[in-house]
Amino acid sequence: MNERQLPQRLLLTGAAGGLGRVLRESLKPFTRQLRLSDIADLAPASSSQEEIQLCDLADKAAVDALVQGCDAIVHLGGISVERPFEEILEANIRGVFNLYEAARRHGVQRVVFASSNHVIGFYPQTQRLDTTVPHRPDGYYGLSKAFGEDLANFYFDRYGIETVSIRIGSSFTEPRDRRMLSTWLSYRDLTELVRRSLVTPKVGHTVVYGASDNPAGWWDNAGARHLGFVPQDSSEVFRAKVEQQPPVPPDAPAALYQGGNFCAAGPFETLPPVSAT
Ligand code: NAI
Ligand code: 15L
Repeated sequence: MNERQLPQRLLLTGAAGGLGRVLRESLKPFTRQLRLSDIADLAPASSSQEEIQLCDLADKAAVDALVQGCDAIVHLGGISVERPFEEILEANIRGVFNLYEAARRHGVQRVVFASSNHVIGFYPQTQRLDTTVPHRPDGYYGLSKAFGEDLANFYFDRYGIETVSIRIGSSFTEPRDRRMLSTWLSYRDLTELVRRSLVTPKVGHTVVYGASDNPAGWWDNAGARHLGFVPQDSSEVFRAKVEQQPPVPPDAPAALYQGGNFCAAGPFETLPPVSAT
């Protein structure tokens, strides 16, 4: 399969996070320089291949400086769980806008966006989804990822910046509960999906589900076949262990919806209580 040139300087945002720490190591063979960024402290550069640049994604000038000199971006940074809208607005919505504006200004041609299954979280677990179904976000977090996907689409149509939006399922060392038997993405498969997203010659704006080869999976990636991503791992090897957990009641969000418990988060009160009068 044809591959475009590897990035000369790859920016990894969210590098202090769970997946950031994984990709910090596993993406090293696929770039000359790796610029690592987060709002939180990062371990010092381990070699001259690494550059550390702390940055709040909500700070437009800082993000502009962060992106300068990079030719591709893997964007993991932001809030990764359901939180009050005001927090999501800054880190995820303003953050992804700042990132694409900086990409436009500095001529970055390729972005890999860590989207989430929570973009489609309110679909029932009984429905198989392809990559074209309308969004059905399950909270402010899912809405921010839907915004990120639409922003990626706009920056391709308007400015030709290509993005792969990976709707990551559940990427941990192993599935943590029954739902994750359907949504799990191994770190090895995550790395290969990110690599394919960087080197596939033409992606426009491609949406792909980030899941391993789970027989219990809900997602159809036929629309992203051009990425050539073939998952190697499967959640089935963990099934017996996961099924030792107490069963989930059939009417619980974790058993009904693809987004699981995220569908029951909130509301978040950020104003004083409404008075009784
Ligand atoms: P994480 O929460 O461990 O890492 C996110 C990182 O972003 C953190 O290190 C945090 O300090 C940083 N961050 C937060 N606000 C920031 C800001 N204003 N400026 C700069 N950095 C900021 O999350 P994880 O699990 O590593 O996920 C990485 C990405 O993948 C996230 O965007 C998440 O939404 C997405 N994702 C992850 C899934 C998973 O299963 N791990 C599933 C679906 C999506
Ligand atoms: C996500 O989007 C979260 O970032 C991650 O922490 C998991 O909760 C995952 O989805 C999931 O749905 O399991």
